[in-house]
Amino acid sequence: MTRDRKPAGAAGGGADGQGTPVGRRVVLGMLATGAAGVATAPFLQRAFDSALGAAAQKDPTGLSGLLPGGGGFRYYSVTGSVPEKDAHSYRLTVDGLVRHRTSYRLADLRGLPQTRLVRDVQCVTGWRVPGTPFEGVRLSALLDAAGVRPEARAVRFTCFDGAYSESLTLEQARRDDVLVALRMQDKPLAHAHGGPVRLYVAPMYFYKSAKWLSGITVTGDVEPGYWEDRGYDVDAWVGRSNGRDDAPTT
Ligand SMILES: Nc1nc2c(c(=O)[nH]1)N[C@H]1C(S)=C(S)[C@@H](COP(=O)(O)O)O[C@H]1N2
Ligand SMILES: [Mo]
Repeated sequence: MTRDRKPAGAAGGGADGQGTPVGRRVVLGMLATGAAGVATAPFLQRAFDSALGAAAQKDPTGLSGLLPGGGGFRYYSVTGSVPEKDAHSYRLTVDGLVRHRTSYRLADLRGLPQTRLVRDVQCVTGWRVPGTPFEGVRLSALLDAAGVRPEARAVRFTCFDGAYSESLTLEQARRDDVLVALRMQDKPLAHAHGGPVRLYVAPMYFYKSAKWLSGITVTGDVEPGYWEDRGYDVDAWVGRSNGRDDAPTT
C-alpha cells in the first residue's frame, strides 16, 4: 500500500461510515444494535447520535454525557478500551533528545502557567465544532523546561491507549497555539475526550490532537503517526492538507 492512498473514512470514521474505528464499533455493541451496521447517510448519523445521547443518560460505565451529542464532538478511539487515569495514576513523560528527562503528575501540570484558546475544531472527515475552549500548558514551555538538544527536529507523542501516536516538527510544536490541554469546554478533560491530558494543535485537523497523552519524545526526524501511516497528511493544516478546503481554524 502506498503512503498517499487514503483509506476511506479513516481518521475518525465519521459520517461516511467506512473504516469505522473500534471505538464506534464498541459503542454500537454497547447499544446492542448488533449487526445494524454503520451509518452511511447524514440522517442516519443524526439518529445514531441521538440514540447515543439517550443511551448516555443510562450508561453505567461512567461515560455518561461524554458520548456524541455533546456539542457535536464524536467519540474516537482506535482501541476498544482505554484505561482511566486520574490525578494519582497519571504521568506525562518528556524524553528523547533533551537534557533533562522529565515526568509530570497532573498536579505539576496544573501548577504551570495555563493558556486558554477558543477556536473551531475541524475533523478531517468533515464535521466542525465552533468556538471550543481548550486550556492547558504550552507545549513549548515543557520543551524549554526539558532543554531540547540542538540536533532535535521533531516531537513524537504517545498515548496510554497503547496504540495512537502523533508527531510535529519542532517548529510546529513551539507554536503558541499548541497546548498540552487539561481542560476542554471549560471543564476538566473528560476521559472520552482524552482526559486527563490531551494534545491540542489548534491550526491542524483534529487527528493531530492526540488523546490520552502520556509521552512526549523529542526526536531527530518526524515519525508519522497512527493515521499518517494510514495515508493522512503529516502536515495537517486545516484547509491546506488532505485535499480539503475547509476554512482555517486559526
Ligand atoms: N489517542 C487517540 N487520540 C485521538 C484519536 C484516537 O483515536 N486516539 N482520534 C483523533 C481524531 S480522528 C479525532 S477527530 C479526535 C476526536 O476527539 P474527540 O473524541 O474529543 O471528539 O481525536 C483525535 N485524537
Ligand atoms: Mo478525526
